[in-house]
Order: sequence, then structure tokens, then C-alpha cells
Amino acid sequence: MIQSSELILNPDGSVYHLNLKPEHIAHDIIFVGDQNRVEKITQYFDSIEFSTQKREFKTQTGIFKGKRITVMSTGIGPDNIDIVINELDALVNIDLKTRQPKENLTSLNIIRIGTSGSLQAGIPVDSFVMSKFGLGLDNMLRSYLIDEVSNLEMEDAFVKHTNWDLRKGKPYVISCSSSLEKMIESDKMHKGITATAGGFYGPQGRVLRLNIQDEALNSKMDNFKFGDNQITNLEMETAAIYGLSALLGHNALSLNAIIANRASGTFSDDPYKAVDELIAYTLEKLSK
Ligand code: R1P
Repeated sequence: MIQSSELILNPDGSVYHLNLKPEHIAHDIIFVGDQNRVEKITQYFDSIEFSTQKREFKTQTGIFKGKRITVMSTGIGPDNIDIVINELDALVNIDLKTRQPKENLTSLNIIRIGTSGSLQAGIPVDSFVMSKFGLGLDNMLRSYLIDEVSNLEMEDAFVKHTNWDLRKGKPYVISCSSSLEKMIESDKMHKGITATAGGFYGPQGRVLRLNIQDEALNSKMDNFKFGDNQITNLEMETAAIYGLSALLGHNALSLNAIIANRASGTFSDDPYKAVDELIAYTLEKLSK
């Protein structure tokens, strides 16, 4: 039995941070970072059956073209992803009354619709990126036993290429779900490795008033190659989503609208438009 200090439930029986009960979520779940993006998606739904919010975690479940979908904001960063995916998994794979893991496990489909900065001059602002791999620079996943799901070869190649200082922890690499990749891909999408940082400024190479450990990291990431794959973009959730999903048996795919190009130093004139287009694209693909 999982103790009440380990799996915390609210007085109404919902999971602690997300405020959700099992009946509130669909099997197809869209993650966004920003809580205000949830309604940018559900505005297209035919109906909404459930809404709730606690802290940055806003959830709505409804029907889009006959398909039941949950849209949820995760807030910013891998630490939040640890909360969101563990609590979602508990909703489907732990009996909350007996506090025992279920025998028959459920796989959720999780798709992130995010915003991100491109590292490649050839991936301009307002384009879309699908993450074939998540490269975690953040360490969150290292609290779990990840050897069975991580790509050791690519990790080692990246450590060597960047002369990575292991005092920052070892980067980890996890693949996307190939079934979701097939469902969502098209020639509209750039594909590659998405690097996930554990912070926005220093961890992504931004210098304001503090010196950073490796000023050349972004340019080293920019020219890292592993087979046909290069690092397309840098954000704060994808690798964590891929890692926990792979460990718990869920399917995950991350899509990002590119709103900044770090190589050229440019920012989208209308970032909301790129995100809206990615939302429309994803909903159509999901409902087919
Ligand atoms: C930083 O501004 C946030 O924006 C990006 C980063 O991953 C981070 O969460 O994604 P979202 O727009 O999906 O939040």
C-alpha cells in the first residue's frame, strides 16, 4: 500500500497538486506551459465537461470533433513535469481507494504544444519543431532508474562533444513515442533533438549580470550531430516529459512553435499566431 504521505490526496479524493479525480481526464492529453493557453485550445471544442485549476495547473476536458481530450497547463520546467506526470499516472494506474498499483495498466497519449527557441539558423521563427529526442540538461530524471529508457550512446557523444562538466549532472536522452510521431508528422515539421534546460537564463546560456559556467555551450549544441539528428531547439519540459512517460509506459510527443531564433538573435513579430497555428494543426491530426 502506498502511504498517504507519498501519494497525497485532497479531502475530496483528488490528487494533491492537480485537483483531479480519475473520471476527469481523457486518454489523450495536451500539455501546454502557460495556463492561458488552455482555453486557446478548448475554445475550439464542441463541449467542455470539466474545468479546474490549482496553482499553475489548469485542466479542462471536453470533446473536439467526437474525441475526448484533456488540456492541461504544466507551468514552467522539469520539476513541474515530475508532479504532473506522476499524478496523472496515479489517476489511471493506481487505485486511489486501496492505494495499490493496478494490475492492468493504462497508457496515456501526451502531446505537448509549447513555445521554444531555435538553435539553428535554418529553423526560423514561426516554424514548428517535433522533438524526436529529448536531451535533458536538467537532472530531474536522474532521481529515477533510467538506464532502460535512455540513449547512452547519444548521451556520451554529447558529453564528449560539449566537454560537459559532470558536476552539473549527466545529460540524458529519451526518444519520443513512434506511434504519436507517425500520427502527427508532416513536411510542415522540422524534426530533431530538443534540449531541455532546468532554467531560463544561465541554464540556457543567457547572460544578464551573472557569468555562466560555459559561454560556448549554445554554439557547441548548435553543431552537435548524432546520425542524422541535430539539436533543433531549447526549452524546459520535453526531455522530462519523454523520460517519465517512457518509464511509466505512456506515449509522449512534444511539438514546439519556434518563437525565438537564438542563432540569429530574432524574435517572432507575432508569437501568438505561430502557437495558434500549431494548436489548429495538432487538433486536426489528433481528431483523425
Ligand atoms: C519559458 O518562457 C517557458 O516557455 C517555454 C519553455 O519551455 C518554458 O516553459 O514553453 P511554454 O511556452 O510551453 O511554457
